[in-house]
Amino acid sequence: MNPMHTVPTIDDNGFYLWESRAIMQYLVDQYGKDDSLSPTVPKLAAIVNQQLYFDACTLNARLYEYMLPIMMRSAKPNMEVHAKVEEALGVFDTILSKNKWAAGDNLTIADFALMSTVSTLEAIMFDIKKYPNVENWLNSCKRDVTHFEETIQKGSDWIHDYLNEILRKITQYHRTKQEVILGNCIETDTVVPIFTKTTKIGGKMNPVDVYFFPASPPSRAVILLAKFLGLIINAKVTNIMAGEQMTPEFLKMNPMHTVPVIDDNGFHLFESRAIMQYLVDQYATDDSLAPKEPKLAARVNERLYFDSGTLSSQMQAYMFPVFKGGQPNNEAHDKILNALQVFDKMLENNTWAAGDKLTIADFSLVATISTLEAIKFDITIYPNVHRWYEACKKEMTDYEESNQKGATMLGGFYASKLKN
Ligand SMILES: N[C@@H](CCC(=O)N[C@@H](CS)C(=O)NCC(=O)O)C(=O)O
Repeated sequence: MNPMHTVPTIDDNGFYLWESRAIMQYLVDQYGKDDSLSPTVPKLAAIVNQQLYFDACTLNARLYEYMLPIMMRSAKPNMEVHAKVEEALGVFDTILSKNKWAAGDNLTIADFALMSTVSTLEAIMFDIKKYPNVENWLNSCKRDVTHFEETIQKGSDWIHDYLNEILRKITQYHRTKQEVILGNCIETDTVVPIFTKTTKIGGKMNPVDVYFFPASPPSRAVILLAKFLGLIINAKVTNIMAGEQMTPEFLKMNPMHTVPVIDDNGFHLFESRAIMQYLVDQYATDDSLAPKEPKLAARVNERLYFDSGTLSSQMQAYMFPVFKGGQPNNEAHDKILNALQVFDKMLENNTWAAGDKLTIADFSLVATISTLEAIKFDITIYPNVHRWYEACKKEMTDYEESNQKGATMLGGFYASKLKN
């Protein structure tokens, strides 16, 4: 049913699906009485997706990074990761300063994903009171969401007790200096932009501003897709190595200070996969790259979350220590090999990542796979991944310029930082 062997997984009369956020989307699409929990209007859907990916890639990812080593290995709490969780809670507080719910005026599936994360953070003693908008929002969830107590709260309480028990057993628990980790990708100021500051790219739609950095995998996914769609975009290089993502103007568009970000005539959106879905919903001539039919959409989402939550997040965990002057993370190395095997299995009976058609999941995954190759993972030993990768290179418009150059740049930077 699920080669990633994770819960939750659903079996809807033989239709198997994993990845919690893809499952929620599917349940609403297939069984919801209307689309209010997962809107179909492109801009509303985009914000819901942005918040879902903010949870998957940042808030929940950091919660796991903090909590799992304690739970699995009785490790001491890592205060560096603790500070990263607090930074993400601060970003969520900013997001909620404009909205009652995570994605606007209405409760959506983004709230369900985030309430599970935040109530767990509360249960493991993060001080939610420091984030007044988050606190108000969590109280609304507790008050207004049916069965909150017996579903979300009970699970969080269980984690609270389990973790407390372990913490009691850890005798030497030192609080190290708290350090906010900024700048996820690279941290020097050598940069060789591939695009000029503003590049017009083919097509005849209204220009969308795309803030991106050529070496950044999620940026490359968005640029590749924009070219494939033939959109006119203003491609604006944002040099994250020189801190250009930390200016007040940029932070107004994206409090998470990451690239890519788009500005579509005042509509700001971050999270590459939410951006790709939006570009297709808003500007593509048909929905083949991001299908609307519930089961097809669910499979695309499952693959997107597999990339964001597993493959690319393990890749980050593997590379970032090197960017910060350390050694590659061995545990992440093994997890990447495992994820590559899972991806190979997924492609066994499929031409493309989510079936027999090219979709946004392929754009997301190819940015990751090409980066893995650039940092010397041997892709050729996974026959289905290898075949798929070659097909992506052929099928995707301007592949070399939009993706390969940036991947090679990142690979070169990584090699220069590796200690012999
Ligand atoms: N999940 C996000 C990840 C974005 C991300 O981490 N971008 C990195 C570059 S690869 C970045 O902008 N880092 C700069 C920073 O964190 O300040 C997405 O898919 O858009």
